[in-house]
Amino acid sequence: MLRIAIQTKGRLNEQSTALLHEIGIDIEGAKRKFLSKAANFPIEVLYLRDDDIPQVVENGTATLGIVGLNEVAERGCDVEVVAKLGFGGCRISLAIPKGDEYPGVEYFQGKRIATSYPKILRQFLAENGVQAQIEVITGSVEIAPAAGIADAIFDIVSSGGTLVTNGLKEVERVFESEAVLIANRNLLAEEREVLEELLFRMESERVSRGKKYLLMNIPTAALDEAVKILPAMRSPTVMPLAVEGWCSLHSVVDAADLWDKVRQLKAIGAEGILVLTLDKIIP
Ligand code: PRT
Ligand code: ZN
Repeated sequence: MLRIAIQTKGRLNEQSTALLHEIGIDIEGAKRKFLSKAANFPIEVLYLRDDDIPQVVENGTATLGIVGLNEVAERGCDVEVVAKLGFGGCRISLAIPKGDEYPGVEYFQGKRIATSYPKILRQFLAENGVQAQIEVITGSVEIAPAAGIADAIFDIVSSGGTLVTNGLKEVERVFESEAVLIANRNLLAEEREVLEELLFRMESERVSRGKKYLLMNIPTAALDEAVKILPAMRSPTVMPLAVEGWCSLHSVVDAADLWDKVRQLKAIGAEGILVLTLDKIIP
């Protein structure tokens, strides 16, 4: 039985749960429990604060975890980052009062910087030969300069709205983060196998996202043109129609290109175009 740790509540909880659901792991109705078994897969879900997830995966209490890469780096835990998950995107940046002139990293020489990420900050300052005082605070770091606790901050930014509200400006993007799947370093062979199955399902979910299934009737004479417009995984599926000189063409397209493709296909004589929502592509 594999155990995966995810955030109990917070920014990553909803999408972590949604991801498990999308790949067929059903833990519905189990939200309030600390540990829940999946109904249809050899996995159980452990709900934790995000701060604790890297450590429980490192020490083997959980086999896998879903957590921000920022937490993995800050905790300095020795875990394997197995996959980037494409949500929870943010960065950890240095920000200073917006009225201050910014000559470069030397600005921070001798300054006090408030942060919840001292380890990542210490490394950045050392790499840049800057000596500064790090004030560790957990929560509401952005108010530290106005409160007189620090001259600058090193904190998570996504839209940048919080910085603006607090009269600050972002001057150095130090660490790019997103939610990642992490794994314990010493997986047993059968655990590795279950992990491979999870990764396979995630990959199929990723390639299916934003795709549409397209089918239409097309004059057989226009088929070569149509195939050029629709580069499918191998090639589009073509089936003859009962009516002489026509066939039915099926393909998968990116939703972003849909209207452009439809226009081109109509121009070469396609009729009865159906656009269907696609559930999964199994590569
Ligand atoms: O309770 P628990 O300890 O589990 O949760 P938490 O409160 O420590 O973390 P949580 O739920 O706030 O965030 C979990 C993870 O989400 C973080 O570790 C990041 O990997 C990721 N993430 C993505 C973010 C943001 N975006 C984000 N914007 N984490 C925090 N923020 C904060 C940011 O610090 C700022 O104060 O949200 C505020 C709004 O940001 P702006 O720039 O959009 O205004
Ligand atoms: Zn936390």
